[in-house]
Amino acid sequence: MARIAVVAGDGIGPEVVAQARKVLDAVLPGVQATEYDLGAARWHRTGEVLPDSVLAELAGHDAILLGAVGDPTVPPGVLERGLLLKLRFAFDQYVNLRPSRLWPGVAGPLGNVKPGEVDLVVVREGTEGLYAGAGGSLHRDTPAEVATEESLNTRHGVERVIRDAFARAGRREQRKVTLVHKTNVLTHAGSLWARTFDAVAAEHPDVATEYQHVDAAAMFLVTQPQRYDVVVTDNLFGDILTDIAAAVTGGIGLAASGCINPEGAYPSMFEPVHGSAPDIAGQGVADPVAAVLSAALLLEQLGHAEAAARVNAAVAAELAGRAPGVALRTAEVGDRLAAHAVA
Ligand code: GGG
Repeated sequence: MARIAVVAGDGIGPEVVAQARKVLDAVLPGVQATEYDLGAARWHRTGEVLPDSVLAELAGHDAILLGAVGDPTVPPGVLERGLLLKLRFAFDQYVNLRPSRLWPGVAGPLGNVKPGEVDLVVVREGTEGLYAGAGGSLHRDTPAEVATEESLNTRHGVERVIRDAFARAGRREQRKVTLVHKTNVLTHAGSLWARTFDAVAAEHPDVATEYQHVDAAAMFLVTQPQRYDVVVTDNLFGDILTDIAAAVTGGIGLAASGCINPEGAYPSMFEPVHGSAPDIAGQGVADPVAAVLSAALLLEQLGHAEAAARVNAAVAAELAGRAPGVALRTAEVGDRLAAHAVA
């Protein structure tokens, strides 16, 4: 039976993860879930973020379900780098998979796309780029202060994520991969990404390809989101573009993700794209759909395709039945999704 580590985290994380667990328990009875107390509360209590002993325990699970990380009472970066990115890096989760689709009953903000027309997946590189932590500062808090953040791009890291994107495209109907970068300005990393992309593309003559600069992709994701199938891009561009993709497909409350180690050497981690939303935490009004869809990605990754399909069908029914303007209650949505998934 699947062994899942649950890191609910901060803000709305515990509220939405509780609903994802309801749905997981409903479709996969007997799933073993172990909760880990990580996040702002632990840091305040103990000064610890992610001790090595806990990291070693997490490594023994089949997957991790994560809620949200970040709290205004903790200095920026302590939790984001020390917990979220540490997990992604320690478990070599180099594929940050972020699907976006326009579900039936959900309106795009511009009225320019219909349900069914948008079904894209961003394959965001998850362990390198500007998130690698290379950089530093000098003369802090003086007029001469200097700060650098360097983008780390290795041939190994770039090639493996591009290969994953082509493999995913080969299993999809449209079979198209768009590389997004900024090769005309970021010429060092851009050249590595473009040459690697072309080399991998040559091995996949059945997959159509295109290249876009990130600024153009940001615009077209809003105006013509239906033109995308699989998008492969670096860590920072992927983080930003997937918030745009979420906005045009019903909002960040519906956006799921998987931080995947495709080889299975380490557990993959599944988390809603949204953060901890401290402004609404504890009110029971957060939309749990992103967390529930992340649980569906977890089920798929662990080979429970039928259970994942039931969760996706429950979400489709929930979203199709949502009346505009009616305030949702987090736990009620979770109850409905769990009931529908086993009906
Ligand atoms: N649900 C995950 C979460 O809390 N994300 C907040 C965050 O800082 N995300 C940055 C990233 O995904 O790279």
